[in-house]
Parts: sequence; C-alpha cells; structure tokens
Amino acid sequence: KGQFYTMAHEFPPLKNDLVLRTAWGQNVERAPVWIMRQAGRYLPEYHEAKGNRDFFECCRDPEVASTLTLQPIERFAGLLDASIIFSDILVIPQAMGMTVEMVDKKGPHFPDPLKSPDDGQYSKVLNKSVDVAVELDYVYKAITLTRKKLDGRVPLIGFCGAPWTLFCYMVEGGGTKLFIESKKWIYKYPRETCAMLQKISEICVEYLALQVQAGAQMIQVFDSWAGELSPVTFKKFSEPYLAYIAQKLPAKLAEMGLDVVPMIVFPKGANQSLDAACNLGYNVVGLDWLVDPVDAVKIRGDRKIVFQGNADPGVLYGSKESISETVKSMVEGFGGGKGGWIANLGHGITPFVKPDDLKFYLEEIKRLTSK
Ligand code: 1CP
Repeated sequence: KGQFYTMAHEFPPLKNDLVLRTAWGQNVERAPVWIMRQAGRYLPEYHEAKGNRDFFECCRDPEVASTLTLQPIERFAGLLDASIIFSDILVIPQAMGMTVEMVDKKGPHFPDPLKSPDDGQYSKVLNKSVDVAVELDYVYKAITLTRKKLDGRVPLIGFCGAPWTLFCYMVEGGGTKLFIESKKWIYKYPRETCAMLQKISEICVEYLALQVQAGAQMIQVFDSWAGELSPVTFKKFSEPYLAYIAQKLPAKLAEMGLDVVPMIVFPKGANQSLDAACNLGYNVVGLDWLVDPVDAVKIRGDRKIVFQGNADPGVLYGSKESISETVKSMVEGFGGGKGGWIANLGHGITPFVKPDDLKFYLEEIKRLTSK
C-alpha cells in the first residue's frame, strides 16, 4: 500500500504559481483571481459540451469533466489564476451509499434521505465502510487528466463539501430554505449528528489526500450552509470537523510521501464566527459579500491568514461602472492586493451572467491590483 501511495505523477511544469504563493502568505506582484463555479451554467460552451448528458455522468467521465474544467481557463486566458476540478460536493454522499440525482433546473435530490437515528438508512450509512479510493476513482482520474491538459497554465484546485453542509443535504434530501430536518437533527439528536459528521470528516480527509495524490495543487472545503448555525451551534457542529480536516490532511499527505498543499475553508455566512474561522488551521479563509473587507482585516489582526472573496456575485448583473466601483473598494479594503488576498466572488457565479461581464470583473481586478 505504501508503494501505491508514494507513486507520483509527472506533470508539465507550472507557469503561473501566483495563487499558491499568495495562499502560502507571500507578498506578490498582484492579486490572483479565480471564481467559484467558474465552469458552469453561465457559459454557452458548458451547455454545448454537456449536451443532454446527466450532470453526474459528466462528473464521472474524466474526458468531459476535464473539458468543462478547462473551458473558463481557455475563454478567459491570462485572466484566471486557478482552475477548479469540475465535480460536485455531493459525490461524497454518493460514495457513502446514498442515491443523489441532479434534477434539471431544480438541483440535487436524494430519494432516500436520513430521517432519524432509528431509521435503518442512518445506521446503514454510518456503518458502511467506504473505500474512498475506489468509490471516487473517477474524480482522481479527472484530476490527473486535467493536470496534463492544463499544461502548467494555472494550478488545479481540488475540493470537497464540509461535513456540516454535506450532512444538511443528506438529511434534507436536497436544497432547502428552512433547514427543518437539519435543525431537528442537531437539536433532537446531537450525538447521532456528531457521529455522522465525524464519519464524513474522515472520508473528506482521505478524499482530499487522494485528490492531491492525483494532482490537485490546493484544496477548498465548501461549508456553504455554515451561516445557518448560531455561534454556539457552529462551534459544536461545524468547527470541530473543519478543524479535524485541517489537522489530519497534512499528516495524511506526509504519511503518503506527498508535499502539503495550501488549504482554503469557505464557511459561507458564518461571519459572526470569522475570528474562529481564522483559527481552524487553514491557510485561506473565504468570505462572502456580507463582510466588509476592512472589518475582516481587523478581525484577522496579525494572524498569517489569507482571505478569499468577496464581491456580491450579483454585481455581475450590473453596469461596468458598478463592477469597477465594487472591485475598487474590494481592492482597497483588502489592502491593495500585494499579498494576503485571493480575489474571487463572495459565492459562486450565478446563471445568466454574461461571460463578458465576468471578463470585465477579472480585467478590473488585474488592472487595479497591478498598480
Ligand atoms: O467551476 C466550478 O466551481 C465547478 C465545480 C462545482 C463546485 C465547486 C460544481 C458544479 N459544484 C460545486 C460545489 C457545490 N455543489 C456546492 C458548494 C459551492 C456553493 O455553495 O455554491 C454546493 C452547495 C453544491 C450543491 C449543488 N450542486 C447545487 C446547489 C443546490 C442548492 O442547495 O441550492 C447545485 C445547483 C448543484 C449542481 C451543479 N454543480 C456544479 C454545476 C455546474 C451544477 C449545475 C448543474 C447544471 O444544472 O448543469
């Protein structure tokens, strides 16, 4: 097994390492930029390449997944400083034995979500021994192929969903506005909730390590629903598991004979817990657009944390003037962009944005941080 683990791939040399240097806390010549969900529905070429294929089918086909990953890199050549592997956070619940379908224009659907601790499905999922290398092999293959096709243009980011966010989907059975089931679980069955969160965390560590082995050069943990928790419940149901991942992943990589990679955490909406998020052990903390960069920088103090974000994705529906103004105040707020900040949006880019408006956003970041 040790032999298998240390087997490293040969990849073309990296020509743009700006995002990696920034993530490691170095001073840089300008702010690197990438965009959450940069591959996806707002791009006409995405729909063309996807055709009428099922969403998860695209994730499982390394050729298609790598094509989709590269689309924004090609369209916005020279303007994006990182790529992110085309996949989804819900591949972990699938690997845990749950069925997840992607319903066109509606989003993910679990026909058989976790209803309560004494429902057979809960024990089945909790007790299943998941072979993370085998179940998610298609992701590693997609990463390795994408690294080759990238030809060193920009680094490739691997990712997973945070335990809390994945748990929400597993009990809600899909997207939700009310989080009724999630709240039932944490307030009725806290112990059983924590048992499942721990199980997911262990899978995340192994999954991320195998993504790095396959060629991922940086990783991000998406806690999209962290903002549904109070400071007290965030401490109990999100923080310990995010910290577990940040602590165990470097150890796991060392054990596999691999170099450590920068780690990003995006606890979306958990802005009352930003101080705590800076102590979780990640190099980079993602911010949504409800945080003023100036306040975030104050909260950070002299800790060696890099921020990522954070313009309102909705500004891309606005005028060029609003885009410029938004970028300008973001650049100033984060201190000019010569270090300590990776530019992005405050959440994923939304459908119907015109690709040229994103292009203008990227150009403005480059222009205003290169001065
Ligand atoms: O460029 C990229 O970033 C593409 C890779 C990517 C990533 C990082 C996709 C493709 N999904 C994700 C992460 C993801 N998936 C998150 C975390 C980021 C976030 O908060 O936005 C979440 C919450 C999901 C779950 C999910 N998958 C949703 C949200 C549902 C809800 O609760 O409202 C949806 C709509 C999807 C489908 C999906 N995933 C990715 C794409 C391109 C799509 C759209 C599929 C389609 O309709 O064609």
